[in-house]
Amino acid sequence: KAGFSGAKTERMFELMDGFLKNDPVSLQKDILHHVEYTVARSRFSFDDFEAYQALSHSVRDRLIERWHDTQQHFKKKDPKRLYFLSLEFLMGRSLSNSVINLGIKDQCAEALSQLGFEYEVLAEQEGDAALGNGGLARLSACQMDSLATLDFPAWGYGLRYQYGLFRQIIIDGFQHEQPDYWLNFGNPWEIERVHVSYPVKFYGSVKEEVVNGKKCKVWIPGETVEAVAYDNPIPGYGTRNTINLRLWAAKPSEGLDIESYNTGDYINAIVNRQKAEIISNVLYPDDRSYQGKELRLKQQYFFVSASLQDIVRRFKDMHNNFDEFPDKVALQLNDTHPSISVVELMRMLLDEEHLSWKRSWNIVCKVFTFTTHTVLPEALEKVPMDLFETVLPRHLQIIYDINFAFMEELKNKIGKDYVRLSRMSIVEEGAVKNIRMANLSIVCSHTVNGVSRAHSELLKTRVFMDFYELWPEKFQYKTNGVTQRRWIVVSNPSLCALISKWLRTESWIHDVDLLTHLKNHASNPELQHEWKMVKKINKMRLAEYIETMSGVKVSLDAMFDVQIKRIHEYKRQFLNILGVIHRYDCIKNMEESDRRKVVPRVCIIGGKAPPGYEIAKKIIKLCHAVAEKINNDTDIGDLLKLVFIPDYNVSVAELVIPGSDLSQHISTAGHEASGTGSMKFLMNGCLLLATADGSTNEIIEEIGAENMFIFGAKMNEVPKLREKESTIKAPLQFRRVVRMVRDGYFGFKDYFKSLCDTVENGKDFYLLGSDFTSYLEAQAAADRAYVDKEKWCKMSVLSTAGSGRFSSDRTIEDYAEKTWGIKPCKLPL
Ligand code: CR1
Repeated sequence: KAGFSGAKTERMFELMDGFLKNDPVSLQKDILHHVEYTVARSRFSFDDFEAYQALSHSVRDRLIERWHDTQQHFKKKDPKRLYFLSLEFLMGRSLSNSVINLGIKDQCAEALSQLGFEYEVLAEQEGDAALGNGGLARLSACQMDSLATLDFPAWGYGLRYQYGLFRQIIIDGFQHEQPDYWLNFGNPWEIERVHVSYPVKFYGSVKEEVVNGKKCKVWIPGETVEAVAYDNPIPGYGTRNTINLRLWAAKPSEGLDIESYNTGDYINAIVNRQKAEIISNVLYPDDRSYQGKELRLKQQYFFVSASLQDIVRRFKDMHNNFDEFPDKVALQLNDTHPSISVVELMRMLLDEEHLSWKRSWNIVCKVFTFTTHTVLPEALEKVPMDLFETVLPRHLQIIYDINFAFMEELKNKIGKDYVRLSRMSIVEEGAVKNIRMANLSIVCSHTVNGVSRAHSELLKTRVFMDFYELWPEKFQYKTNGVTQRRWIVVSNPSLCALISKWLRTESWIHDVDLLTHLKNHASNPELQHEWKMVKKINKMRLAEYIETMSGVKVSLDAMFDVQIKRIHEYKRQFLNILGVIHRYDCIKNMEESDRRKVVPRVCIIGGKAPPGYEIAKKIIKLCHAVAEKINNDTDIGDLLKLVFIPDYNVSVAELVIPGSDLSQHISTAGHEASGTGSMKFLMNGCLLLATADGSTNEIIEEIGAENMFIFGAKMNEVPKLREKESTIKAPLQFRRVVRMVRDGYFGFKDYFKSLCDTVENGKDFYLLGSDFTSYLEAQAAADRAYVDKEKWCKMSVLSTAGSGRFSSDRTIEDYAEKTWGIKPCKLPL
C-alpha cells in the first residue's frame, strides 16, 4: 500500500484479498484459469505444452506481484541503483529457476500431479532463452540471480533478439547453423510494455544552434527507430525482492515518415518502416570479434540509448540536480559492447540538459565501471571511424573532444612520448582510422575490472599496461562466480537434498560458504554411499540422453569425462581429441591381460563453433570422425566411447554437469580470462582436469592441487615456449596421433590437413605438442584415482565443499562494495 492513498486505493484493497496463495489448491485454480482464459484451451483437454504455459503464467503472476512491490519499494527508498548494461544474457529456462527461487516447487509438483501432469515433464517443455554466446552471457545471467537474491537495487538492460544464438545441427559430423525461433510459441516470462518506448536516432548531421544565448550542437537524425521495453522479472531466492531485466525491441517509429506516405507510395513506405525491426533481429554469433559492422554498432547504440533515456527519466522523476546523478546511479559496462554509453551520456548532458562540458565530464567519470572479459589484445573491439561518422556523427565529435582532453592530460604527465600517446589514444591512426572501444571505456570509467586474479595480472602487465601505469587505482579484479541456485538446486536436486541433510540446513543456498562443512564428512562411509548414489542417478539420466541424441549406449561404470564449452583453438578441444586417439591406440595395441586394467571412459564433448571459424568446425568434424571409428570398433567395447553432444546450451549443461565425473578446462595458460564452467562442475562434485589458467589458479588454492589433475605449461612459461616452439620437436606420441589424422585413419584426409597444420611444422601456437605429455600424465593420474572409489569420492566431496568461493553471490557482494557503491534494499516481508 506504500505510496498510495485515497478512496480509490481503499476500494482496490477491498477488492483484492492479498497476495496470490501458494498452496497446491490455489495453484491448481490458477493453472486451470490460465488454461481456459490465457491459453484458451478447454480445462478438460490440454496437453503438456499447454499445461506448461498455464503453469508459467501462474508463476509469472506471482513474479509480477513481487516485481511491483520491489519497484515501489525502490522508488520509495530511492537508493543508489546499479544498471547492468550487457548486450548478452544467457538466461536458459525460467520456469525451473523461478519455482525454486519463489520456494514453490513442491507445491507446483503436487498441484500438477493431481491434475495428471508431471512437473519435470512440463519444465522440459520450455525452450532456452539463448540471448548470448558463452561465458560472458551466462555470467550476466548468474549475476542477475545474485543481485536479486542479495536484495540489491539493480536492473539489467539488454536487447530482445528475435533470434538468439543459432541452433547447432550436426549432419554427417559437420556443424550446420539454424535460426533459433525462440519466440514462436510465445514467451510467458516477459511483459511487453507498449507504453515504455523511446525514439533512438541514427545517421544525419550536426548543426550549431543558439539556445538561451548559448551555442549548442543539434543532431538532426536521418533515421529514428522506436525502442519498446520487454520486462523479464528476476526473482531472488529466499526474499520477495524481484528485479528487472529490461530488454529492448526495435519497432518502426510512428509518424515520422509522413513524406513517403504523401508521395503516394504507401506500400513501400510501410515496407521501409518495417526495416527498423532488423536492429533487434539477431544476436551476433561470434563470441570474440565483432569488428566494424554497421548493424552491430546500431545494435549497441540502440540498446544503450534506450536504456540511458529510461535511466535518466527515472532519475529526473525524483531529482532535479544532475550533480546528484552519481549518488543515485552506477552504470556497469559488461565488456566494451555497451561502451558507446559513455559518449551517449555525455551527449545527453551536453546537448539535451545543457550542462557544461566540465560538469558533464565530471558526472560521466563518476558513474561508469568497466569489466573486460578478454585476454587477447586483438579481441578488443574497434569501430572504423568513417562508420562511426555515418551512423553517429555527433558521438564522433564528442569522442574527439574526450580524446583531445585525455591526450592533453597525458602529455602533461608523461611528456611527448608519442609512441605511448598513440598507443593510448582512443583514436587509432593508420590507413583505416578506428575508435578503440576499450580505451574509451577505460578513460571514462572510474574502475576497470578483470574477471580473475590471473586475468587482472595480464591486464596490468600486458593488455592495458600503459593505462595501469597511469591510473593504478582504477584497476581491480573480481573473480567470476556462478549461482548455486541454478547450478546445484535446480539442476541437481538429489545433490541439493543430500547437502541439506548433511549440513542440517538449507541456508547454504544463500550462504554458500557453509558448504565447507561438508569437508568434515568427506570420508564418512555413509555420506560417501549417498554421494555415489546421487552421482549414479545423474549419470543414468545423462546416459539416457546420450543414447537418445547420438544412439551410443554407454556404460555407467565408465568414467564420464566431459568438455563442454564454445569451440576455440585456445580452449584446445583438439588436444582432448588427440588424447582420445592416443587412448584408443594404446588399447588397440594392448595385451588382453592389460586391457582388463583399463579404466573405461566415456569422453563427452559439446559446444558450438562460431559459424565463420573454419578450424573450430573442423574440430567438431574430427570429433565425429574419431567417434565413428572408436564406437564401432568391437575390439574396444565399453573401454572407450567418444560422443559429441549437439546443440550445447544452458539446459543441456544442467543435465550434463551433474552426471560427469571429470571435466576438462585445458586452455593454453594465459588465454582463458576466467572460465566459469569449471565452477559449475566443481559445485557438482566433478573433478577437474585443468591447466593453471584463469580462475583455475584460485580454484587450486581452495581445493588443493592434490584433489585435481593439473598439468601443462604455466602462464609465465608460455611466451618462452612459443619462442622455442619452431625449434623443438614435439613428443613422439603427439606426432604419432597427429599423423593418424593426417594420414586419413579417420577419413577426410584432405579436410583435416589444415587442422593438423595448426599444430605442426613450428606453428603450434597453442602449444598442444608441448603440453601433450603432461596432459597424458594427468589423464593417467585421473584413471588411477578413479579406481580407488573411496578416494575419488572424497575428492569429489572436497570439490563441492571448496566451491563456495566461486558463487556469484561473492562476486556481486564484492562489486557492490568496491566498484558500484550500492547497498541492499530489501522489501520487508
Ligand atoms: C571469457 O572467455 C570468462 C567469461 C566471463 C569470456 C571467459 O574466460 O569466464 O568471459 N569472454 O567473464 C567472453 O565470453 C565474449 O567474451
